[in-house]
Amino acid sequence: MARNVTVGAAQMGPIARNESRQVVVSRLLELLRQAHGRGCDLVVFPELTLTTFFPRWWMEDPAEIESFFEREMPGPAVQPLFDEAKRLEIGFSFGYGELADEGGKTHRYNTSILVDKSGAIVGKYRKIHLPGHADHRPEWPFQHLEKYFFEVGDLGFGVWDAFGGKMGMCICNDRRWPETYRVMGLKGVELVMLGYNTPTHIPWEPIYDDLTGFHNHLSMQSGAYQNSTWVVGVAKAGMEEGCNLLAGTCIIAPSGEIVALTATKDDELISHVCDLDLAQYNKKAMFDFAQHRRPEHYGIITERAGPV
Ligand code: CDT
Repeated sequence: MARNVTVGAAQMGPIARNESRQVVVSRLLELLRQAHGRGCDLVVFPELTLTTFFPRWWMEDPAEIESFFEREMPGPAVQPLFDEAKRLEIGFSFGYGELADEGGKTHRYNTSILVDKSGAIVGKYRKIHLPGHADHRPEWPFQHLEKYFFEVGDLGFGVWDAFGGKMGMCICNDRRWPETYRVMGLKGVELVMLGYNTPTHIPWEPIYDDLTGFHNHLSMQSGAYQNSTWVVGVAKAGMEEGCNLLAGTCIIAPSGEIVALTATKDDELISHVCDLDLAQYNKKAMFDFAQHRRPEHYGIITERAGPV
C-alpha cells in the first residue's frame, strides 16, 4: 500500500520590515486553512517565515537585533498558528530566527522546526551553510549578513520519523550543497523540507544573476534524484524592501521531476500527494548505497578546503 503524505508548499510574498508578527501569522493561517481544504497532512513554510529577511541590513543595537528573533517557540504571537494547526490536524514546518540560552550564553541561529499533527515540535534544524559576509558593506544596495547574525548550526542534518516516513530539513543555502542531501540520504531520508530567501541579484557576484532560477531547481532536483527523496522547496518571493526574491516554490519527486510549481511571487499554496514509497524505489535500485556506493575507493581527503 502506498504511504501517501499530502504536502502543501506555502510560498510567501514579501514581508515588510515593519510588518508585525500578528499580521504575518494571519497570512500563515490563511495558507494553513487553504491546505486543510486540500486535505494536506503537512505544510512547509519558508526560511525566516515570521519576519522580513533582516540579514540584508547592518544593525548594532542588541534590542533591534533581538526584535527579529524568537526567544520561545511558540511565543504569544505564533501560538495561534500552533493552535489552529492542532485543531485542523495538520503538521507544519517553518523557519525563524532563534535565540537560544545554552551553556550560559545566548546564541543566535537560523532555525527550522517540524511540528506534528498534535502540535508537538518533533524536529529542529539549525542552518549550517551560512552565506554572505560578516562585515558591514554599506556600498551595496542590500547586504547578506548571515555570518554576522547567526552562528553555524550545531545539530547536524537530522532525519526524524514522522508523518509515516523519514523526514529531513535544511535551509536555503544548504540546498546548493551535495553534502546536505547525502548526509540525510545516508540516514534514509524520504522527504526533505526547506525554505529559501534568494535574491535574484547579488551585487558582489552578478555573474550568475540570470541563472538564479536554474541553479535553484538544479540543486534541489539533483539532490532529490541522487538520494531518491522527495524535496519540498519553499520561497519567500517578490520585491521585499527593494530586494527581488526568487519565487519558484516546488515539490520534487524522487525521480528529480518537479511535480508542482508556483505561478506567482505572492502568498500561494501548491500541494501534491507524495507517496513516500516512491523514495524507496531508487534506494533499492540505482542508488542502493549498500550495494553500489564505494566510499573506500573514493580517495582520502587529506586537506580541508578553506579555514578549519
Ligand atoms: N538565505 C540564503 O541562504 N540565501 C542564499 C543567497 C546567498 S547570496 C549571498 C541562497 O543560497 O539562496
